[in-house]
Amino acid sequence: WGNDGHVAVCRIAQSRLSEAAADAVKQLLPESADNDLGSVCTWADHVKFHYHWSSALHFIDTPDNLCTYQYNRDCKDEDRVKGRCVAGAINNYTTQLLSYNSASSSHSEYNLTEALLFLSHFIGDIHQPLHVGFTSDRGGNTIDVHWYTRKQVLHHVWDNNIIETAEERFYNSNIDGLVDAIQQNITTDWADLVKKWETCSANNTACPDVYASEGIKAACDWAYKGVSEGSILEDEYFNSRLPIVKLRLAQGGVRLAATLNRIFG
Ligand code: DCM
Ligand code: DCM
Ligand code: DCM
Ligand code: ZN
Ligand code: ZN
Repeated sequence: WGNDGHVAVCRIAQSRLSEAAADAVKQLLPESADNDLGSVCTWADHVKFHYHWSSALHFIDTPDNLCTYQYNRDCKDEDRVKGRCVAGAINNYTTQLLSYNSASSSHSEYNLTEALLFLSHFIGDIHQPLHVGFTSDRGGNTIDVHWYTRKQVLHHVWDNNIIETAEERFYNSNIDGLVDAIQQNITTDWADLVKKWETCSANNTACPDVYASEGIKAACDWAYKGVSEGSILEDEYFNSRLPIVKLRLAQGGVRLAATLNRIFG
């Protein structure tokens, strides 16, 4: 996601934290964040160049046209190093944050502030359908389209344009209204689904493989569907895909909160 997608996920998540998790997050956030998780949710994008190793941790490449995901097959880098994808990163930073409970945070061998900022960002990214996309088009980065009259790549349409167009048309060009609308859906239409989103298999603190499998399916069913090189994407695409974007942002926020609640429970 771009800035607003990440801010939405993190604001939804922070509003759903247990007391213990809210306290831990408050302790771990940098002073300058002023206890606002949303203000640091794009930090991981700003350090991609500085922490070069981290740039491969934002996505998963899956086999072209298969529309399935398998951790052992897909979660590795070009040198076939295992775990080097967004699902592996979520597991890794979840494990690091679990040490908050045993060691006092200042004595952990890890930088738990960075672990929290990475985990909050990556649980957002794994819910962007094209962050679990096909290998040869790099998750839609090599597919040129038009977003209305503007030249764009398909990946960027899903990171930014659908969200920005929704904000302009429906929410006074503002992220607050979009977040409020998603929060409304969470407490009404999606209330029964939310309990399922929050659950993770027994003994697991994080469940990234579930989210990644949903992601590639959504990529095939909604992001790639009907799109080819040079396609013009306008109202029909926008109106049918916006509900999917809202759903994935909601799931990302609910699951980030549920994961932090399990970690710091
Ligand atoms: N920030 C950012 N990009 C940067 C630097 C800062 O988005 N390159 C945002 C996120 C940071 C916040 O401003 O957490 C304040 O930064 P700091 O806490 O380092 O003062
Ligand atoms: N941060 C950190 N360790 C670093 C870099 C950043 O704990 N090596 C935390 C504190 C920063 C926040 O992330 O205020 C945002 O960083 P930045 O200003 O680089 O975006
Ligand atoms: N990306 C992706 N899959 C890839 C490569 C990149 O999902 N195989 C994402 C990461 C960024 C965006 O696409 O969000 C742009 O990547 P880059 O800056 O590497 O072009
Ligand atoms: Zn992206
Ligand atoms: Zn990212």
